[in-house]
Amino acid sequence: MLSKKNQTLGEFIIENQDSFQYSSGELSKLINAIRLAAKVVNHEVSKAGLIDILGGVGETNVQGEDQQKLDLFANEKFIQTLKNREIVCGIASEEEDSFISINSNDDNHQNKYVVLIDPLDGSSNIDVNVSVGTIFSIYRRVTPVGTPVTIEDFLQPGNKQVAAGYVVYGTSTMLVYTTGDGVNGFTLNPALGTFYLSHPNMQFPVNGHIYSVNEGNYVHFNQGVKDYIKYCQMEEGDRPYTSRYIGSLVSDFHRNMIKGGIYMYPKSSVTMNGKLRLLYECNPMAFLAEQANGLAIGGKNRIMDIQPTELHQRVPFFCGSRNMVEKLQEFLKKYH
Ligand code: P6P
Repeated sequence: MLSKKNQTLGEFIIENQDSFQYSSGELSKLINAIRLAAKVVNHEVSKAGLIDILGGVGETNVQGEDQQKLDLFANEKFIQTLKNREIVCGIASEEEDSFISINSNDDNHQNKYVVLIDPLDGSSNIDVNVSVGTIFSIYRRVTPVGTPVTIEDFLQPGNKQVAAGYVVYGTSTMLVYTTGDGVNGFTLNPALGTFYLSHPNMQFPVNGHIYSVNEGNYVHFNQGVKDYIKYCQMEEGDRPYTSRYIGSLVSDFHRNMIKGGIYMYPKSSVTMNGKLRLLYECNPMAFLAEQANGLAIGGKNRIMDIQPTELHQRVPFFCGSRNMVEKLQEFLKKYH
């Protein structure tokens, strides 16, 4: 990837469009559509604390607009933006029971991409002013162009993704994405409404020292995960590691990618398949992780090799710096 300091996202997309093996300009338009929706959602999320003043959910706000839950608002904005640009032929979202086939006219059937999104991950954190995020995953359709999309277009393994990324609405708003040639981070200048390349070629530090897991579930984890957590806490060599858990996947992942670390959402006796969704949370984050010299596993297997069976299926998820994920695998293998 070509990158220059202070390049805008738009300039970056144009400069690197030819390096994308599927480039026909549609993917660039798709990333641009996500950029636009991210700015609209960011504006609304930044006002979240004012909801009571502006009007609570289900009421009308001072502008007389119906106040929506922010995750439904984000869902609507991303779907609307993608539909309007007539770039994709199908969308799946955490907020939608089934996938949406975009076939308002025959032209749309010519579009060859499907997008899967978690429009506002961690939205329960909004009430406590903790950062949240949007996660997206992009595939080429597998059914013939010109026909309506089917579930087969969405149930593809993560290793078929052509692009993936997230928006983190934090102390600053960032768009971080990959098209299979490294990971680049762009920070929004809210005064100008422009994303600037602030984190070129993002890479997980190989040796991480931060572990992120909800230790409140410790008693429900399997023995391999328990042993790994105790390993992180032991006073030996470069340990004990630091424990950091924001409760927002995008934020924990982003911090670990910059500082080094591992994020874990294991299965447990309470959540038999874990909590995170394979298609629009784990696969896109796994694509980013591997492109940033990290690893992402569901246990013994690579996340991106899992063949999906359901749109909203959950999987155990372990992702981050290579040394930490490989050490975890040693503990998991002891018990399998
Ligand atoms: P818990 C948010 O709901 C989310 O999907 C992720 O963003 C986050 O990492 C995880 O769930 C938090 O779950 O059970 O620890 O509160």
